[in-house]
Amino acid sequence: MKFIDETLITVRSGHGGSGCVSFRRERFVPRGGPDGGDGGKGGDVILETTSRKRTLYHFQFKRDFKARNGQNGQGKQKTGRNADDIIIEIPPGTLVTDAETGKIVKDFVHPDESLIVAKGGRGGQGNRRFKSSTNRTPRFAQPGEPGEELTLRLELKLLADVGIIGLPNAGKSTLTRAVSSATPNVGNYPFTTLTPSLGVVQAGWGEPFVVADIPGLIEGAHKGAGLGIQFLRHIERTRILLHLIDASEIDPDHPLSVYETINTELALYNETLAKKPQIVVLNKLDIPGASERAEMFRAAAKGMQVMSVSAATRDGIEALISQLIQLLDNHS
Ligand SMILES: Nc1nc2c(ncn2[C@@H]2O[C@H](COP(=O)(O)OP(=O)(O)OP(=O)(O)O)[C@@H](O)[C@H]2O)c(=O)[nH]1
Ligand SMILES: [Mg+2]
Repeated sequence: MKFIDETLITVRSGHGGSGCVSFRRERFVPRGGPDGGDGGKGGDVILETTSRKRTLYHFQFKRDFKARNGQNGQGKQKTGRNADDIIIEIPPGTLVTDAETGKIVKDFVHPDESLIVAKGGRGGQGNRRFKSSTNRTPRFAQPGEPGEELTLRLELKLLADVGIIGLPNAGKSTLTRAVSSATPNVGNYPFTTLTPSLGVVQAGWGEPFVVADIPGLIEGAHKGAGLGIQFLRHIERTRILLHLIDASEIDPDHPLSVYETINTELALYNETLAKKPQIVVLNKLDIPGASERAEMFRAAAKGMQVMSVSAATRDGIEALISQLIQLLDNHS
């Protein structure tokens, strides 16, 4: 179980380009003055939060970031080109510290915050800048300022994007295992899960996201029955809820009863939680008779978006993941 995502990255800003030593050479002008241009500025390294990123997963593939150096100045007063800045995207909620000193660089909270973490060196001045009445032919120029290099620690308190709710035994932990790297315990009895756990879902495409597996909810949960209610606050900040239902247990006389029980508990606990976008997922479709009951549910749940899976056999899991990615994109 992992609630904190953490990684080290190294950043290096570009050196400034050096100033140039050069003298004008023209026909008929015997001793032209100094005309060495200034060096260009080295590139900055900038951290920027974006709501497109939800985890630090992308740093598994790239951890070193080097901005280019500024171009050296040239003759004929030509200034070297400034190097481009590098922008590193991080998810909101990332705490950045200097790995060596432990000092906080910045606690990035919201999307679209940015900070230059390594400043590119200034370009050196060309020799024409050093011309004076006492030295009309300066044979020196300034070197560029060096860039900075440092190692940063990025820590992200994982916030779940998708909260999985449902009765005890619906298969929430099994589903969490099927979609993510997390390995919560699974058991054929209610209240197997005693504390929430988070799993990062890494599909082959799209931005990874985080699911929260919480203990099952039961009727009366808002008054403290069962365990789930203490943990509902863990999913108050998720963007969508995945409402998981054991299809083999759907009551043919009242196909929606379990679904309604859970939603009533949610609403009694907290109106905003009840208003979160929900995707209904019917589970255990591999059990004989479950698909007939699933059909009854669909018929009763007119217009509602309902998906069917078997967390145990992984049937329908890929389709579910792409649906979740789409929903998250719509509710970011
Ligand atoms: N046949 C079948 N069994 C499943 C499926 N998904 C889960 N189960 C079984 O259902 C039982 C409960 O699964 P869990 O994943 O522990 O259920 P849960 O919702 O996390 O339960 P709590 O933590 O107690 O709330 C276990 O015996 C699982 O093996 C499925 O798709 N098909
Ligand atoms: Mg569980």
